[in-house]
Amino acid sequence: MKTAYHQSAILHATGKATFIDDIPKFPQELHGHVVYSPVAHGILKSFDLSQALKVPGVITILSHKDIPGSKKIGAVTLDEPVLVQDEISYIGQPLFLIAAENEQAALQAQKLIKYEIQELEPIVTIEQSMQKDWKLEPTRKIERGDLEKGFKNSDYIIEGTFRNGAQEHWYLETQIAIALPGELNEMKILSSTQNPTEIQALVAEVLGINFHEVEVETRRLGGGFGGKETQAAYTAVWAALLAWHTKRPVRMRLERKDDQLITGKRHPFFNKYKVGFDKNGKIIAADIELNGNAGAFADLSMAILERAMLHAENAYYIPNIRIRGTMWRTNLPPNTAFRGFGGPQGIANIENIVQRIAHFLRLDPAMVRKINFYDDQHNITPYGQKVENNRLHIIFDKLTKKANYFERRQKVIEFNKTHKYVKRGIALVPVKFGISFTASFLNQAGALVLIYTDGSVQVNHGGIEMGQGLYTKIRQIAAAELGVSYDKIKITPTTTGKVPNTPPTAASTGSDLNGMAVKDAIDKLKKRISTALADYFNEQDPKITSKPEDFVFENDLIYDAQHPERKISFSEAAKLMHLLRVSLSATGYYRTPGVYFDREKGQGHPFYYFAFGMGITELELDLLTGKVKLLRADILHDAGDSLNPQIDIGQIEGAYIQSVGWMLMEDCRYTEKGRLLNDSPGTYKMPVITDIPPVFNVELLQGYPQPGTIRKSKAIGEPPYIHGISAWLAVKDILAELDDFKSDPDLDIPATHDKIVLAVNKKLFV
Ligand code: MTE
Ligand code: QUE
Ligand code: MOS
Repeated sequence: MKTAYHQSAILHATGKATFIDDIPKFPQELHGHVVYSPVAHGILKSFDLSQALKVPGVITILSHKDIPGSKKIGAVTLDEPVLVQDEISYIGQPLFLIAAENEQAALQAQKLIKYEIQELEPIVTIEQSMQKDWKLEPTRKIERGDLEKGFKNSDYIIEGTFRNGAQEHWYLETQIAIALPGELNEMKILSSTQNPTEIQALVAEVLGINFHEVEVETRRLGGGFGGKETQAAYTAVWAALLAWHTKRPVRMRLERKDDQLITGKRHPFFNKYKVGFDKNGKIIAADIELNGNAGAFADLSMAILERAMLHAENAYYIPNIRIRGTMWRTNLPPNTAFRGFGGPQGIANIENIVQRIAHFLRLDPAMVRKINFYDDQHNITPYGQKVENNRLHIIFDKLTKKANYFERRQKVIEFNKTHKYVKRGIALVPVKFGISFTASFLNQAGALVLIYTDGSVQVNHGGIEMGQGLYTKIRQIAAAELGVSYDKIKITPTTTGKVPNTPPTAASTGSDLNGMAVKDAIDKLKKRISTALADYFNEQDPKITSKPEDFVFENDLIYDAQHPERKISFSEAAKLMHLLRVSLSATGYYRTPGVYFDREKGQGHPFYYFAFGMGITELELDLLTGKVKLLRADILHDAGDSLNPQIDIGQIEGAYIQSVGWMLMEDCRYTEKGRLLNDSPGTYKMPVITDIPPVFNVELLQGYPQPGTIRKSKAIGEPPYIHGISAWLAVKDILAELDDFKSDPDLDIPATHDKIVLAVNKKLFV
């Protein structure tokens, strides 16, 4: 298949790509504004909007009393009040909505809204929630083998706890929606969402109208990363409510500070573990307890916990294992999907454990990893799915050789012997990431393909372009399947009006699902066209018989492979089909075969396949300041037969550095009162261009097509996020070495400069 530049690359670079806020003001358009709670826990006792409503330019102010339909929204269960009625559950929870002619009027009105809140003690941390036994849902479990026997048969046992922090999505485009009221009940929403179907449903439910009266359209997102999977619904539902009451278009955009404060983040986890292993570092038993901070409402927390549990063993075969997982409620904004969807949390935990085992035994951590990898004999996961097409060993061999890992590790050891204050570390991390939504019903997709009589083609599918290159890949797929040039294909903005009942673009399944659905539609069209063409040619010259199945679509031509003189250009064929009255539009549909998961039993086949990869990071650490400098990263990643190698390498690079941010820099700090302290880029430290390692070798594994997927490709969006864990592991390596591996360094995620300095201090002076 021909590859292509990201179709919006030039538009992005020149600022010409249209994001929602680039759409010029609609006639009569109003400015939407949310007034949110300044306290994390309390009761809204009373409020008075009368003074605020008098501000010139203010058209309406809405409270919970003004919701015509459902007063609650939510992704899985409707548990979140659209606007606070009595109990307040987090800072940022919406209280009132203002529609005004302009922003100044809205801000002035906000100041004049009078309300009384009775403050209550908030629960902020997982530990506080545990003390109150404030579980979101009962603890879940996945287990296999016999733990007790496993520990008895182990040479050594170690125990510990491990934490990771939150992560802010920091998509460049903040949450935004425009609501456009139409005739009667019609409501059109332009939304920066990963899930237009969910927005459609929630808007309809909140307004008390039918789904068919709501259309949601999304051309592109200025980044989503999971943060617009469920939480794009807020601005959309608010804009819709204001538009409903004013009968005017309403634009609702969050300011950066509000976006950072109001919206949920990657879930912090607090994990406990006990692991038994033999003298070679082979793991015999592991008892793992994962605890996530869900925030105030369910959002996708249970699905995220499930994915964390299904990745709690990462690439390692552990014969006796118990994984228990609980999501704990707190008075923080509901935490939500973020690239990896719990997978990174589960994997970071086991990678910390394996690193500890290696340090304890004074072995090369990469080798301890290797001997625990799934292999041909040991290939069943704790949840009963067989690991097929395992690429771990081949990737390990290729990458360690290419990156010269073993020699460089020796050099690092030598370097550290001769340097007192500046140390180096190198670490490797494997990736085994399950592809499919673990909620099996979500693994389906639709498409609509229209051929016009000039031979140009419109393709609509349910997937969302958020920068990851989905539209480009779908366009390539459509061009290849129809055998026409790339320029003939136009991907139209995604809308619920063309493809209904779509899943979110998430779980890295965008191209797998929508690519297959588009192919299905194209297969139908090709069959129709071939049949009509065979009849047409056979009628013209009955001496030769063309069979529909012999027609080939390639190079903008359609021809009979048995009688190549019977050929017609694609555009002529389109015209001919119209004259012959053959329908030139078709819907397509796909559902992933064979996926299921029994939550009660903790067993099943939740993933269609696994994506594999391995990453190595070498870095330098200044012990006196805690400053980390990445020196080199080497990544070998399995994308099957890549649909677009440039885009896939870009995805790997981006995921790696985004993950390094979570590992080493990004630190969401909350007060005891549940307020996020660092709600701006000035106080929330993220990776920037100078943090990219100067030597950054990213390669795709060549020659391993994936059976049963669209053009033998593999999903790429989330799996490479795992590579960044190698940076954290390299820091941990350095710290462990400081006292010759006598104690486990006190290091959690994120390993920010301050935490590193404290850990160094503990190692050297306590
Ligand atoms: N890449 C860019 N540039 N922007 C994004 O928002 N989101 C990531 C990943 N890569 C994201 C991205 C996440 S969280 C997912 S699930 C996938 O893209 C979704 O797209 P896909 O299924 O088409 O890979
Ligand atoms: C990965 C994901 C998602 C997931 C499971 C994964 C995801 C998502 C859901 C989900 C689960 C239950 C629901 C629902 C959504 O599950 O993004 O509406 O009822 O939304 O393994 O990325
Ligand atoms: Mo991605 S976290 O599944 O949107």
